[in-house]
Amino acid sequence: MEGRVIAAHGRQYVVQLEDGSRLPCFPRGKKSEIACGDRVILQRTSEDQGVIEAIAPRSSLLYRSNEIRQKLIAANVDQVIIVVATEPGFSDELITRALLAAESEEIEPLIVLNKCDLVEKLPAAREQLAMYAQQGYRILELSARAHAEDLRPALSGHTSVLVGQSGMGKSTLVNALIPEAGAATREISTALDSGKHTTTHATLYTLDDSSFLIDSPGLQEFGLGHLDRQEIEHAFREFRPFLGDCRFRDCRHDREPGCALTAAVAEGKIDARRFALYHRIVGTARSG
Ligand SMILES: Nc1nc2c(ncn2[C@@H]2O[C@H](COP(=O)(O)OP(=O)(O)O)[C@@H](O)[C@H]2O)c(=O)[nH]1
Ligand SMILES: [Mg+2]
Ligand SMILES: [Zn+2]
Repeated sequence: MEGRVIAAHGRQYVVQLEDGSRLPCFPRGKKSEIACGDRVILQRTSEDQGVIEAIAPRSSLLYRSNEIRQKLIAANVDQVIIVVATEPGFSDELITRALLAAESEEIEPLIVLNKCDLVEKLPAAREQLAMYAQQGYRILELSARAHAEDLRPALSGHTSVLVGQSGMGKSTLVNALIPEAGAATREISTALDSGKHTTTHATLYTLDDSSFLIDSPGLQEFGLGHLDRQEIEHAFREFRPFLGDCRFRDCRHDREPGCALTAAVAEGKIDARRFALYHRIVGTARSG
């Protein structure tokens, strides 16, 4: 049998079968590297349980990682929607890391600024996001509470995953766009026995035949241990014209003479805040 993983929680998964029914499944073997959105081959082992035998080749895999392990976020997505809000405050480093993860998998990013109904907080949030707009990243302003529909056109024809810190309004968006989401979440939580009806696991929802949306648990950090320095450099879009122009081929763009990136920052061609984030992310931030 074939199916699609619509929820992932630890080593437990819910797979949607071709007839639309859902089956809780475990992976075959100890290691489970299956993500929400994966297309899988499975076998029914009982009326209400299956085992996942194999994963079909993926078009993309969004994940984060620390030194020890990978944390899969979603498979086969072609759009990452980074949700931030006018309040609570959001982290530039987290946005940047999510953008880098998307760039490295060639997944199109979209930044959503939610809670725009909180108008007194709007100017500061816009100012914080200006840096990303300047790099050409798409930014969509909306209010999940009042006008969640504003997001729908951007979802059409895509498999998208919502990522972001908790409290930004991801679940509010999902519940407004997908009326049956609440019931589905309860059903899946019961199947996964996660005990909570909040988003403790990633969940895939079907919008129409060609549009899917994955809600993911809130992120506190977004480790990029799987990317090396060159990959990170390259994922900062605006660095690309200058890469390879430093005097030293192994330039760390720190204090080396003849550094093309440092020169570009001095000339205002690269935003100093983006450059500082780069150093933070590659772990070469100056301490003083
Ligand atoms: N004012 C306002 N509050 C919102 C909006 N969207 C979500 N919230 C509130 O923000 C809080 C966190 O929302 P939630 O969807 O749980 O965030 P998540 O952790 O990203 O899934 C909840 O109290 C929501 O009611 C919005 O557009 N405007
Ligand atoms: Mg949530
Ligand atoms: Zn350099």
